[in-house]
Amino acid sequence: MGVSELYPVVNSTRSFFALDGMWDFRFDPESIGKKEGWAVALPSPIPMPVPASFADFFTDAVDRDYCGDFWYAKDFFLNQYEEGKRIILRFGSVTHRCTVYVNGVEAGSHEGGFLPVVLDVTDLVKYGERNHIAVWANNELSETTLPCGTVKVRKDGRKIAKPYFDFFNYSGIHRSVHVLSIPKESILDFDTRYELKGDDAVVHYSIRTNGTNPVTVKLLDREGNQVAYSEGNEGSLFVANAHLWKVRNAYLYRLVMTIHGDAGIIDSYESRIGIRTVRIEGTQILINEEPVYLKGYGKHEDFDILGRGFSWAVAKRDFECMKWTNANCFRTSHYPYAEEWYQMADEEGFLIIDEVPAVGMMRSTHNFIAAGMGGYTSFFETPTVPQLLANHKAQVEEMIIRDKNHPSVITFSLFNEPETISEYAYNYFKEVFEWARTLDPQHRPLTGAFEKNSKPELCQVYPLVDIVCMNRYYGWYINGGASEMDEAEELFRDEMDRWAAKGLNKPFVFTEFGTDTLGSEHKLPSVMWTQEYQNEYYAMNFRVFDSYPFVQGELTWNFADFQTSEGVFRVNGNKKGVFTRQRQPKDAAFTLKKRWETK
Ligand code: GCB
Repeated sequence: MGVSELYPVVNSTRSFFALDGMWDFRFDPESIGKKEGWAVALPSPIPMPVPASFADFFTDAVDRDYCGDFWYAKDFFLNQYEEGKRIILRFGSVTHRCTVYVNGVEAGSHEGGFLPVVLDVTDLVKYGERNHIAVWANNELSETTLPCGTVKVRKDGRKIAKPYFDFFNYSGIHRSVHVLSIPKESILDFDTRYELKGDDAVVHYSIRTNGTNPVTVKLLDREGNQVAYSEGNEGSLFVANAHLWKVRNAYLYRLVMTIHGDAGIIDSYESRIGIRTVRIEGTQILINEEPVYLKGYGKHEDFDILGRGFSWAVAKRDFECMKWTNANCFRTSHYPYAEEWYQMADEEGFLIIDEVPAVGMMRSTHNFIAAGMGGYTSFFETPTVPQLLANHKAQVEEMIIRDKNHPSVITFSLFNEPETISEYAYNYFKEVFEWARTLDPQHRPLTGAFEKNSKPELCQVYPLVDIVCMNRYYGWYINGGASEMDEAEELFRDEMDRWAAKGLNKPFVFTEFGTDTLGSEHKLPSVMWTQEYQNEYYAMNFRVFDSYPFVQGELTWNFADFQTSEGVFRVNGNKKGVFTRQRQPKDAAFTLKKRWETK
């Protein structure tokens, strides 16, 4: 990692400004922009808001569903007094890949649409003048990209994205863009690890700088009082009577790291940290040595008009809805979310299963349905797999570097519903898991979400995970309907009995279960798609979960209705939300609220 991934802060040594707002934009269906100098001047642009997906602003389908190259551009002014600093350009994400130009010169490229693009542009900027940023981006999917999919090229040459996954291929600059000015000698990265000793705690830290000047570290409590101090790039802070970061009862300390020079402070970086441990013991998930049962949701970054663009307002509403149902956890299905989600979870004491965008690793446009019905779709035997694996490992690394210091993150999920029954799959994931285990200083447990084909008798990959996350739809894709609910339950119990017989001695967490439900539909007796059916389905699932003590969590699918590609299985999107897309409760929300009050 050449350039620091640290989230922007302002203090006496660092500053930043956001470039959110209207940018220039245009599609480049023939991929001519690079040759024709669009990096210098974008011809005939239209205004486009950032952060946001471009799709849902348009009123015609060709633009909404655009697949291919597209460009963003914006000018910014850099003051004279920034000269001598390091200037960093930071995009929270650009989906799915980009090359960034500053004043017409290429500054760097990035693959993957859900993690930051951080570029040192010091040598490219002009001070006391306007500077021009141009971004070439592309949203095509393939079997070597994360997430996986393909592109259909129509006879007229127009491209259409064909995801192997069940969410709309929203694209654009989805998160804030920041221009940072930081000292030339600076703090590049840090990490912490915690040890509890009775009422006290030890914070082990390590700090990476790009210089040799000495570093000091202060730990401040919530009120700003110094509770511990240390010197050196590596060391330990002893915290007497530590306030632990607890589930839904967070306490955040401030870690202040400073580089000192002869003439005073060279650089300083402050981050909030939560003292807590995470560990698996047998079938239990222990936070601060106390067992926790995960209650909550698989989510998406998805909202009307914004698409996948980050909005503090939507995130705030989502946390309020989750808290109202007494949830304590969510999974960032199926990709790492904007960093602000993790900051809010740190504050609110929420637990996060942090997922890399490894979704669609089964060859079928509706793999999750094909697989749910027992169809086998191979994936890991193809010659392009080394390229996929390299991308997968790179994104695991970037995710762990970005998110490793959030107390809310208790586990990293390294896949969602891939093919897992071949030896090829085992060899592939063995490498991914071994790699991830070298990257996390807190050695958190690792996991991945398994679909129905990953049966106890066939799945090769479950030995690699510390928590077995299961996505199961008995009573929806399998034996759906009120008259077959009893059979669905029987089949579900049969599978659970077979897992139990394996005696894995690992926690199981249900990371998906749910029914498509229309807020408008009621029927007695129930039929699929009604509010009554969603409630009955949950009641059956809960009976099953409660019968197996190794089940240590339930995250319903999904928190809210969300946009998908169109098709016969989707009514303008996936309607498995417990809340509507506008974040109003369906009947099931009241059921969950009641259950989770005491669970
Ligand atoms: C799954 C997938 C998820 C889908 C869900 C569904 O198994 O992991 O992305 O949205 O099923 O609703 O079918």
